[in-house]
Amino acid sequence: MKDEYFENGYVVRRGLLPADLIAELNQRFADVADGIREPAKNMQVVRNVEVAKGLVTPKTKAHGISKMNFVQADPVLRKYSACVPLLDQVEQLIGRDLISMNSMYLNKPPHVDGRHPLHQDLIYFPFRPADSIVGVWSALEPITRENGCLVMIPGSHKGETHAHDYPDWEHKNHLFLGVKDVDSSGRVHIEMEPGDTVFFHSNIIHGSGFNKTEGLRRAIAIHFANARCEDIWGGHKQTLDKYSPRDDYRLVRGEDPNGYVTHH
Ligand SMILES: O=C(O)CCC(=O)C(=O)O
Repeated sequence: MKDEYFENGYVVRRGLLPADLIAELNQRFADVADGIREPAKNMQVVRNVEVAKGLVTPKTKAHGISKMNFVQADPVLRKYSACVPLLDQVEQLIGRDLISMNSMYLNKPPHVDGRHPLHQDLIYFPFRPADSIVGVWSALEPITRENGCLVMIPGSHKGETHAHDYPDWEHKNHLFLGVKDVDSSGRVHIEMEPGDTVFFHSNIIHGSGFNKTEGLRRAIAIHFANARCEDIWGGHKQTLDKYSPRDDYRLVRGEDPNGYVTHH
């Protein structure tokens, strides 16, 4: 698994999440989307840009939401980052002292531009080396080319980290930044069944397309860094936006010798 991951920049593990956890995560998303349950403190509910601007009226409240950020603040959604089979795979890739961060429930509703431009997640993280940060993304329903699966450019994690900016698209979702002029001809579409999980390198170029179906496209994702990484921002926020990920750090395995995590 490790060889494949470092060669291609990603590896897929099938059926990693149990069905009852998937059902629980999707129900929690529905309850927060519908207003049955308040979002946890520090969790962000992000609406699709066309919905937020009043250009599209969503069929249901969930159809208006593009993502929920910092979902580890929620006691149910947090169960994802505690999932033992998932942590065991992460430990094999980046070692045993693990900080979880950047937790998100990713919804891609139909009838809006929910594309995610090709990008590298490393620009969002203060930790280095890049080899010690892994993204983990799990399907919470069947995910196909039709409903906007992930695409990866194999091997691109070995290249430079590019400058990122908003794409030249009419509708730009909040912080959906991309790499300009990237050759996407070698991209691979990652189709997944519920519970399938892709582990991907923090520097790999990846993104996703339109949802051309009538249903939602639901997934959950998080990143893990080895707690022994260096913090190259020296504890400061990055300047791209007011994005402030530090409150989402959790120590999920091993030790935190640098004291990066403030929530226990
Ligand atoms: O879920 C998606 O469609 C893309 C998510 C992604 O690439 C990210 O959040 O970095």
